[in-house]
Amino acid sequence: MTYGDLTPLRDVTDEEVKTFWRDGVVCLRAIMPAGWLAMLADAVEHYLHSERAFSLTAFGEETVDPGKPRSKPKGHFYGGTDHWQKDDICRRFACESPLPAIAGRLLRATKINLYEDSMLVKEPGATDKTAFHQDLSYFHVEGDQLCTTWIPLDPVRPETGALQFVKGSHLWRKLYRPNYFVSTQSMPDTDGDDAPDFHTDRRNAEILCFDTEPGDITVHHALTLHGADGNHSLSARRRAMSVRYCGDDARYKLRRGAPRKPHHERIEPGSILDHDDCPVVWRAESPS
Ligand SMILES: O=C(O)CCC(=O)C(=O)O
Repeated sequence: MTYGDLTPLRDVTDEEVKTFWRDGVVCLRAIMPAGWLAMLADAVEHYLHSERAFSLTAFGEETVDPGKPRSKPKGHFYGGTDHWQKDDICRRFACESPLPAIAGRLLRATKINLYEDSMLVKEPGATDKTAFHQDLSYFHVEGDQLCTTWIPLDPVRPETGALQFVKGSHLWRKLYRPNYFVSTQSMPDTDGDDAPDFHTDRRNAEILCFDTEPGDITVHHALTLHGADGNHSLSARRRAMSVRYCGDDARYKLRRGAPRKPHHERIEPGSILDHDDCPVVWRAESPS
């Protein structure tokens, strides 16, 4: 299968690097080549038609908030992690696409490790909100050079589930408890305060939200609080993939109560991430 042009469309600018560190998020316009988006679209359909497809909508209703009155969503929010370990296209997307170099440039890193990927599909009528959270609450890692790239495959607007970011919240240097993503309920036995719910109270915060087209991506810092509305369209899909990366200063740190992957049982807290399950996917070219 050939997917068309895979070459990077452009570099990240100095202004975009500054914006990332100032606001905790940056929207990079027209940066992902169509070939990589076509590959990702195939991987998404493959996942959605597989036995692995996991409905966060059903999970929320049945497991997290059973019995809580909810308006019945007409579509499902599908989500899963670590597709790169099971699907060759997802592995190529996370490891060989322009994303690792984009993360390296934004994080001002000399090397980049892949932390994980997440498929995040809000089908038409999937009215589940994504609860406000910080990615670092789920990462068994500490450091500052940590980011999530979010790659949409459809035009995305606030009413179809565009991400909403609390501007500058990465600078608060405060880590909240992880929640169940489709519920504001914090996970048990986790440390810190509950994440504030900016869906119900904006608290005078400045919320950044970007209308995006395929080819645009957003990249946010792992401490940036963010969430999203549901997809209220009954015809437009909101297919997206997040790929999460770490730079030089990242070290393993086990966080009590946060979901663990099998390799987390074997890691040494304080050690660098270079590991088959967290591979180095990019290194800066050394000056010749
Ligand atoms: O796609 C969504 O609704 C949420 C994405 C997100 O929170 C993330 O990838 O960190």
